[in-house]
Amino acid sequence: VTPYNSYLCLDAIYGYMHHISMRHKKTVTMVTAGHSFEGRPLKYLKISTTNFHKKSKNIIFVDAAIHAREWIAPPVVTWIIHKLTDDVTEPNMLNDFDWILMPVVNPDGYEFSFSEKRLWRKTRSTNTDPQSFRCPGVDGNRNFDFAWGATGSSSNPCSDTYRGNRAFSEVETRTVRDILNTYSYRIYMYISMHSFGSMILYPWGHNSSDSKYSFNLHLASSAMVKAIRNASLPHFPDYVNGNSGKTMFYTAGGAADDYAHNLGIPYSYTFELPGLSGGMHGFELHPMHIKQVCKETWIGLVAGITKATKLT
Ligand code: 0X9
Ligand code: ZN
Repeated sequence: VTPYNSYLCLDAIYGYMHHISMRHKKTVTMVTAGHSFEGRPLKYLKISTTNFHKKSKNIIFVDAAIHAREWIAPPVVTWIIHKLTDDVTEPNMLNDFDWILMPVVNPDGYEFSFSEKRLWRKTRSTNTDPQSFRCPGVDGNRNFDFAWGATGSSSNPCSDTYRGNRAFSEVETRTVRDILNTYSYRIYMYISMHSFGSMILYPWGHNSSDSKYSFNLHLASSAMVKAIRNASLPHFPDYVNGNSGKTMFYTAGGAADDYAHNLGIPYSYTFELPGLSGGMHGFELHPMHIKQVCKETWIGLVAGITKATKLT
């Protein structure tokens, strides 16, 4: 069991994943999909009560921390792991789906946000652009090959929304791409965990147009919002759900959610988890709230999946 009263460094998160995969050998497999720019392993868990490769079940894929500073996101994913292994209170979530859970997409940035700059967002790569040596890092959520280079991203390596010198320049985004591409035909829902703002966003986000799945995307996310509201603390902000271009004050090309949706994954969401104090401090959600956010997000996820399965 990992503690939920403090934010954990990468080693502690990977240690927990290893521990779970050892204790639940029949259902849990740890995968090292590659290595980050700085050489850290890129790890995720596959959870399946049957054989994952039997290909019989739909997959729920949840990732987090493509943005380094959004520290509330990894514990939400380890909590999902907990709810599918050590504390199964919703057995149909475990039995009806296969799961792919990747708590830290961007380990270099994540570690850098612990050791050097708390508000670091990007990866830590350098490229052939000489500027990138002065200003390393690419915004992973602008680096996917869908509407890459469109609005909301920058060509300047020193920008926090630098899109990279080409789509999928980053090994970290290629790793997520490969999971999405490999399993797209049976990924039922993809959720990218971010913070902050208490929003559940769905495509399209590169512009504000509606996806042909908008109706279902909206209904399932409304079920999430409602369930989270019922489980939330009084002083926590209410979630809002909607098209990401319309719900936020900007559109952005090259993001993971749009890429996944364009592959045909019907339920693709970006969660902006809560941040309480606003401004830049929103990323620094007090550790005393970690457990609450984990619990309510799981409840929302269960409600959303349940609703989605009734729609299709
Ligand atoms: O801008 C982002 O990448 C996400 N917000 S954050 O504050 N965590 O950086 C929102 C992404 C929403 N999806 C698309 N625009 N496609
Ligand atoms: Zn983010």
